[in-house]
Amino acid sequence: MADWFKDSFRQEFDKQSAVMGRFNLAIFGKTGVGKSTLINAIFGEEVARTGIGEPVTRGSHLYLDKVGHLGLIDTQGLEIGKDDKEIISDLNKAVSQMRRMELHEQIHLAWYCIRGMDRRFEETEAEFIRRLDDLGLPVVVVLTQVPMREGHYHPDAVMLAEQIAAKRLPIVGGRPFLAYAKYDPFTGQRPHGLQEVLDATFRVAPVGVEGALIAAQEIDLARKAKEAQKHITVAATSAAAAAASPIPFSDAAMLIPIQLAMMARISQIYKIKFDRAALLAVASTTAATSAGRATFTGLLKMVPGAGTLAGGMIGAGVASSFTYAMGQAWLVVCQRVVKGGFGAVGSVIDNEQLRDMFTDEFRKRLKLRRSETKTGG
Ligand SMILES: Nc1nc2c(ncn2[C@@H]2O[C@H](COP(=O)(O)OP(=O)(O)OP(=O)(O)O)[C@@H](O)[C@H]2O)c(=O)[nH]1
Ligand SMILES: [Mg+2]
Repeated sequence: MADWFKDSFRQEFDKQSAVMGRFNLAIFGKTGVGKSTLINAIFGEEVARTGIGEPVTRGSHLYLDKVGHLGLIDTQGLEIGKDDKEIISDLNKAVSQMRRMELHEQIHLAWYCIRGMDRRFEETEAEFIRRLDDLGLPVVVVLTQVPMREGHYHPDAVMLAEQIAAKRLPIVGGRPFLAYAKYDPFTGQRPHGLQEVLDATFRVAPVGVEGALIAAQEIDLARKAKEAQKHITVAATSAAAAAASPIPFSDAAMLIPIQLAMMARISQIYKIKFDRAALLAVASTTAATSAGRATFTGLLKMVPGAGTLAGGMIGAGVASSFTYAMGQAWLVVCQRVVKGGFGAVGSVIDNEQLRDMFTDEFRKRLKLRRSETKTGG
């Protein structure tokens, strides 16, 4: 891979990563209720604890695990229902220290988990939740491991939910969310309620960390696609601005940083790590192999109006269509990757298949875009 490509892509990748920041979620609940299972179901297997993270403040029993754009705050060595005072005191310290830091270093909200079939909710748990609210943390309460049959929740869990709702606690939506996080092959029970937990989380997450949350979660692909479209539009607009006064064809390389930033952002929305994203990008665009920048301009030549312009000028329309089509084609590649296309991480990518896919989509989108602009739609 040509160095210029890897270096420029790295630069844009890191920039995008910094802008996206981190969504920090604190998770509480008695041991064994299914906290880790719920986290894994929504944020992916990779989050399963490998190390023990780092204490959020010195001497704290709260540990922060950073996994990509997710920060997970968990108690260690302390137990809910037994050591609540210490946990709250640690949290208090952490939250007040973090207030002075930037948004991405703060704790943004808490999930409080209760096993749905436990049949009782203790006053100490209610008190714990009120303390979280006092600290300014929105609290999403989840009843975990709730069986469901023919569209109905287990009545015991429903009763528990009613009981909790009746306490009028300061919780998101005023009541718990009922969920089941992992398929059980013995009972045949399938997961449910995960999207609702996530939606509630999006409702109360600060606007500035929404991008990180979209990237971190793995169940809502529609949200990912929408976010990717947003960034394609942003890039297409920037490209148009860069060529507002037409640029010579030979200067088309000035559009590259805009496109690399877009591709880097989309990769991260789909949790594709740098090395893999770089390989895929090179294979898709054939950029950076030997001819270097020329391949980008090679793609550019496919843009109607630009091919005949070699030696001529590129205007806002061509620059924007080019970038738009590139974004759409890259999005399709990323979507295929998360669906497990192109084999497992680390496996050899079928370059030809990838390139065909990218190029097909690129051409298709160019055509669509052109007809859109023609009809003004
Ligand atoms: N089938 C199924 N099993 C679950 C579900 N939630 C939890 N479990 C099982 O219950 C056990 C405990 O779940 P964990 O997610 O480890 O619980 P935890 O709250 O993280 O426990 P600690 O880390 O010890 O506090 C595990 O064996 C899980 O596989 C679920 O929704 N479905
Ligand atoms: Mg756990």
